[in-house]
Amino acid sequence: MKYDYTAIEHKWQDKWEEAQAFRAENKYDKPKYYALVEFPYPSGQGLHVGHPRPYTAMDIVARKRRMEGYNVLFPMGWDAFGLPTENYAIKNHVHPEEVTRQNVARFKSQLRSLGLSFDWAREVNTTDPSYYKWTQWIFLQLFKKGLAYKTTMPVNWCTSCKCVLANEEVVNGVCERCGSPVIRKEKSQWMLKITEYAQRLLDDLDQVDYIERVKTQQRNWIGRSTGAQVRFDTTEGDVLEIYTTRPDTLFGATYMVISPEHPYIEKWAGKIQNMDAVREYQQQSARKSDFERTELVKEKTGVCIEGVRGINPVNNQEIPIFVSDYVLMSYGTGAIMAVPAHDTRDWEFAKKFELPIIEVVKGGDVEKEAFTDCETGIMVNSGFLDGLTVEEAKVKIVEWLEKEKKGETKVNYKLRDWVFSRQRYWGEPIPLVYCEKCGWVPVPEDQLPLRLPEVDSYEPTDDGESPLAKMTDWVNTACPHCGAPAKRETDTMPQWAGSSWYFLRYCDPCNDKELASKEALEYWMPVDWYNGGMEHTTLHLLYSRFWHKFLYDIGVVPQPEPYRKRTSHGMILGEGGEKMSKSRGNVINPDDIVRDYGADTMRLYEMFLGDFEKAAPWSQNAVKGCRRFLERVWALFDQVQPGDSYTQKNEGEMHKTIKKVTEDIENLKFNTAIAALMSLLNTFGDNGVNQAEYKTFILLLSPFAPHICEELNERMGGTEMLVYAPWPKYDESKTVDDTLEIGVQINGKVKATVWIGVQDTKEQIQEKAMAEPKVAAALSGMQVVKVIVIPGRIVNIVVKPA
Ligand code: ANZ
Ligand code: ZN
Repeated sequence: MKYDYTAIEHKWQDKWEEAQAFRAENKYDKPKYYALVEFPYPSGQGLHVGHPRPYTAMDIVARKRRMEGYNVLFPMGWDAFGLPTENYAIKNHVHPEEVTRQNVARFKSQLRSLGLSFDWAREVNTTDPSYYKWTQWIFLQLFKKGLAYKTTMPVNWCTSCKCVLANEEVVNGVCERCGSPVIRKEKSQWMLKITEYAQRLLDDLDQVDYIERVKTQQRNWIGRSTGAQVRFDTTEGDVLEIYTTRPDTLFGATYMVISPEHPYIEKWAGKIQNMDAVREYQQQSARKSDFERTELVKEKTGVCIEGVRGINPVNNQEIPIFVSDYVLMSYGTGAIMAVPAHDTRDWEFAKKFELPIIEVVKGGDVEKEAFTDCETGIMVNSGFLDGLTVEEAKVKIVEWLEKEKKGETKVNYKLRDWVFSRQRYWGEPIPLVYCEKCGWVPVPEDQLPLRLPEVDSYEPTDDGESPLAKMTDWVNTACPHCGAPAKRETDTMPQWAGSSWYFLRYCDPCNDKELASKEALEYWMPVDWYNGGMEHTTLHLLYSRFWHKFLYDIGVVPQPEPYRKRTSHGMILGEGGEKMSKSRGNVINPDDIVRDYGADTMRLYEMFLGDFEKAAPWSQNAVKGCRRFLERVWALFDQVQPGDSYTQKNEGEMHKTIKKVTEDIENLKFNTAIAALMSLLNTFGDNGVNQAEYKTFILLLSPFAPHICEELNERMGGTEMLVYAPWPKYDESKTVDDTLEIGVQINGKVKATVWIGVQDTKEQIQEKAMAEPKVAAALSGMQVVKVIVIPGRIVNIVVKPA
């Protein structure tokens, strides 16, 4: 019979759906398993071949868990707010809701065609008012606890999207989405205080099972450092506070630098003699991104402030103050003491502006171009610190600063608060009202969701306000507190909002009283295994941990961490190893592969194409190879012999393969699991195969290629679906070979190999080695001096002429 993959795949997709085979049960006494993949943004392009890689991997895990007897939650949904949809809506004059509906329908049918075992009864959509009601509710709880605040700050402004971007959305100085230049602009923004959770987000990484590179990236992003805050007097009387990780180098501070956004510039405006030059410089740096400003290779720029000088607290020396954009307002205090002898950027700056360089740690080679910061060494030119090690000096100087009330120890984090507003339409409305008398007042919770109003145009205004600002009917409202006329907030939430808690909603997706019931959360949470892209490590993954910790603090969720385990997949590249992109013309459409080769081949191939954790290029030839494998599996059906236990010939390899596939799936080694199945198939070709063996083979293959396996099982007379068939077991003792082949050397040269039993004694091994015909021939006429037997490895026979 022909392998009619299209008919087989449609048949089983329908059967699974009919039987609701993948429904997670609300049976809270069964052991549970929550497997999660990142829900996609339903873009207009449809599914990319990159999407099915993590989906199939976790589908394999989910299917295996069902076979192991777990109540499995493997859900899917849509992260559907966002700019591309909105931009498409603007261009084509359709409502973004309609665009979203179409895109979701397409994605869903594509996912269905791949035989992914999602529980569609729990589908969520972040743009659904019954969903964003709870996103808004969480925001209000953050607001009530003082973790949401509004502030004017320099923000990244995309000149083309006319929209504020988070730092993470600015890549190499341009907008991540549209590639246009990004400038800095002062704007009033809603912010979330993720920094308040910095230490806990760092500490609790020790409690979770994340792959190491994810933990490292989060640690670096949080960027904890310990140093000192030091107060420098100035000739103006104002105290200028700086942050340093090297207070030990204070005697080497020969000048100071403040950021172009530092408020003291305005404060001192009347005293600064070259204010025009300073203003000009401020404007120049406003046009640069943080990345451009701090890039090491860029030549340093700056302006010396004329009229105000700083005073080094350790020696009361007056030193110049510069404005330079290599100092960022958003880190520490926005001001530094510069120690050119021991800091690369300060050194480059001092060289350019011909400023004094004083070495204060011996070991730091000042004149060398290839300069390295020197963390070890002995203090010199440093008064009361002379002769101490760097570590000792750090302690002593901080004691001194504290005694003199000039400074104290300080822990700093690179992590910034989260810019939480966008001036766009297609996002969750921020449920706050501004009243002249009462200030910002929350929309009462019983009035949530606060729905997006119908508008005619989704274009942001030219001054960068949201299109909602033009909807005066919607904007003008009454203060929920005092009833006076008041205005709604017109900013909407960023795309990261809805994805910060969606995994909670899957636990209880239809609840309209709470975001999910206590019972459901107690049972399903935490997520047991979450796989997603490395690119989400510092944004989504950190944001959602933050929200989850907050919800834990206010008693909404029962555990402090949302994800027990986190893994990450590599990207799929084009045939040549380059990134797949429309412009390169190397994009593979998953629909074509499913049509021409079948979903099972597609799944198998995506799991076979290389180490799951690494990037791998697409290969159409290898797709064909996977297809041939499935055809051979199909054809072998006709050769299956009767038999309800493994034959002696195949038994060892059966147990070994079960063990290998079982373990490889847990370790993300899908490719080697498939290789083991391929080699078992070859063994069947050589040794023959009986029903028991073929059945086990199909069970092992079923998470990878579920449709063909269901069909073969049915043809074998199986009446139950494989979905809940028990996962094959192996006998550890039968996975070890009882014989093995070792080399036999004569005077160190390999002459032959012999088969020995693993239990053989040294004497038995020696006997077998000497009896081997080639060895025996070589030994004739020789006198054996010594025989060295290394069990399991080698036999060496030392001889001399008799
Ligand atoms: C003096 C010094 C001497 C420094 C030395 C370093 C080495 P990390 O470790 O990344 O936290 N710094 C402080 N605030 C800054 C800002 N807003 N923009 C740019 N640079 C800033 O970096 C802390 C160090 O970066 C601080 O310690 C300060 O330079 C600089 F041998 O102070 B240091
Ligand atoms: Zn009011």
